[in-house]
Amino acid sequence: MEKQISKLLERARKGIESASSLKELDEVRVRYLGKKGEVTALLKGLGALSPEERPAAGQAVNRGRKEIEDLLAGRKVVIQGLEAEQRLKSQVVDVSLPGVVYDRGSRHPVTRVMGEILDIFRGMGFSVHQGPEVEKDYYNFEALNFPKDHPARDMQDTFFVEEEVVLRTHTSPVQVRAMEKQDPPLRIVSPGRVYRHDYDVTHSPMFHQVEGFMVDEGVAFSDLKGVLVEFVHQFFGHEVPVRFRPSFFPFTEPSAEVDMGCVMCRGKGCRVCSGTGWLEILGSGMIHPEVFRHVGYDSEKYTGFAFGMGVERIAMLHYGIDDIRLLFENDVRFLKQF
Ligand code: 2NM
Repeated sequence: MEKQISKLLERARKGIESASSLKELDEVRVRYLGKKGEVTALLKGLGALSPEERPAAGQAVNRGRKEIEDLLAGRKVVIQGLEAEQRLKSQVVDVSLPGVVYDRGSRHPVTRVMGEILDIFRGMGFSVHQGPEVEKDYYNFEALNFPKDHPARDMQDTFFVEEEVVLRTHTSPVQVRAMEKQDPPLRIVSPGRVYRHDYDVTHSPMFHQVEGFMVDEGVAFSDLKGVLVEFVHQFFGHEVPVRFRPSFFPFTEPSAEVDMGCVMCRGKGCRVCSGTGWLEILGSGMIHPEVFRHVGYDSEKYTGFAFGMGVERIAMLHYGIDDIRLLFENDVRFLKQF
């Protein structure tokens, strides 16, 4: 029995010493101390011995078991140390490496300019309304006093979805819908995408507009002038000259184009302003009584002014961009500059 135990201990010592991972070490533990392990088998075998032999043999097996347990615990600490060292070696942090530079996104120039325009009108008491981009002919043209044979209704200029449904060519239909729902007084700006069959250096088939209007008793052309001059001054600077020039729109009478002194040459005359010293930036006018009739307003009681502008055009003038297509190519090297 003694001999058997010392041979077993010899093998166990070697097994424990050569185990190089916790997993291997546990396999050794199971082989000797597990339920079906060799030490366990020896303990079970004690019953076959005579009562005289049994105490000494039992003590010898238990000493053996104790020694294996101690060896296992000692080896476990060593292996854990080795494994921790391995882990640290594989996770070295090189503090001399350059940091990760995150590429920050930025707002699109059109979005930025749109936000600034809306902020200025919010500051003058206007609220922001939006509406559908696919619009009925009635809201896009009919209610805005476009005659049936008006050139803007032509397939050449308007994208048709169905016979009586178009991609809106301006955001005025949003304002018609607002007037249908609410009675005066009203002060609303409507930003959004609009669509026209047009494509060159200054025209894109999709572009953005901000239109606005104000309706109440006693609203006069002087209110239109005051609000729009204030807008141009807040956006482009208080020193910029502004002028109003007679124009025509089906939905306003009288109508006026708003010009500002050329931002490039400061009025001297250049390529951007075609030598005139002035840049056209807004359309405007007093809302036509026909528009009020369509929305059920009494044009004897109420008057109003309205205006509209192209956001891309304002952005191009503001940032000095000379080709509208640059705004839609989504070249990050271009967009990063704003
Ligand atoms: C413009 C120019 C002049 C305009 C008119 C209306 C409405 F719905 F009130 F009649 N909204 N926007 C208007 C007037 C738009 O854009 C160049």
